[in-house]
Amino acid sequence: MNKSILIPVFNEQGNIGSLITKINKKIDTDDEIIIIDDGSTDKTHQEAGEHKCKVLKHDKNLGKGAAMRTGIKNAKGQLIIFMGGDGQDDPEEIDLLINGVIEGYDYVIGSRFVKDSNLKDRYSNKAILPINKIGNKSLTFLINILFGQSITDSQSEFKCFKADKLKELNLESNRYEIETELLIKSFRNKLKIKEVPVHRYERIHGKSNLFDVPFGRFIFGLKVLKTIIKGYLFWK
Ligand SMILES: Nc1nc2c(ncn2[C@@H]2O[C@H](COP(=O)(O)OP(=O)(O)OP(=O)(O)O)[C@@H](O)[C@H]2O)c(=O)[nH]1
Ligand SMILES: [Mg+2]
Repeated sequence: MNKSILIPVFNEQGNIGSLITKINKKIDTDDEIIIIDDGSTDKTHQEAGEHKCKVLKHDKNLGKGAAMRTGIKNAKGQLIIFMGGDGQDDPEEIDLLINGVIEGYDYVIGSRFVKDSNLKDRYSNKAILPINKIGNKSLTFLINILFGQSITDSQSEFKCFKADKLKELNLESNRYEIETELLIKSFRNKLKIKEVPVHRYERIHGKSNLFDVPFGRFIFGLKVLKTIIKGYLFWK
């Protein structure tokens, strides 16, 4: 199965080039890496363009969800893999996600929290801030209760889909709440979902976009709550 690796980015100068180099070592010639540069104001676009990949561009910042949707429209692979452009996900673990699809799953989530023997070593407090962890666990708990599921990481951005299943979901989110929309619509469409344990590393350059906006994390939480309620009431 050929793959499209989609990486939505906003101001990832210093991170994106080395990430593309690492991914290219892992993939085959008929696979593609698509970088969706979402109106970056630094040299992200030039840096990505110096490496083997396709670079798409939004002229202004539309949000991570909008960038993921642009990527999906342009992806040619039978598998679609999403990962962060900040170097926090490990390209070496792409195969773990793909193995889940080979086993027969439609949607494989790289979970930072699913238990395995070395759970404590998979991330540090700097890689996942305690405030993010508490927020994620609370939202994940609510999602599990409402939709009768047992997911451990509802906000993971590192994941793999069968492309045809993903393209049926009719996504609409523009920002980070897209991860929640993906999950809820996958439940509604009865996709076969599996979580596999992954590591999470610290960002090396730049800072999380959630820090840049005043009350960024709070607004993010509210948007996810709105998505959960909408999904519960209207997405059947
Ligand atoms: N296209 C696009 N990508 C974005 C936007 N904001 C963030 N991203 C990308 O999404 C990925 C993760 O962004 P971060 O802001 O680090 O968020 P996070 O890793 O989920 O959360 P932290 O744990 O706080 O770092 C990176 O590749 C970012 O460049 C945006 O507005 N548009
Ligand atoms: Mg990050």
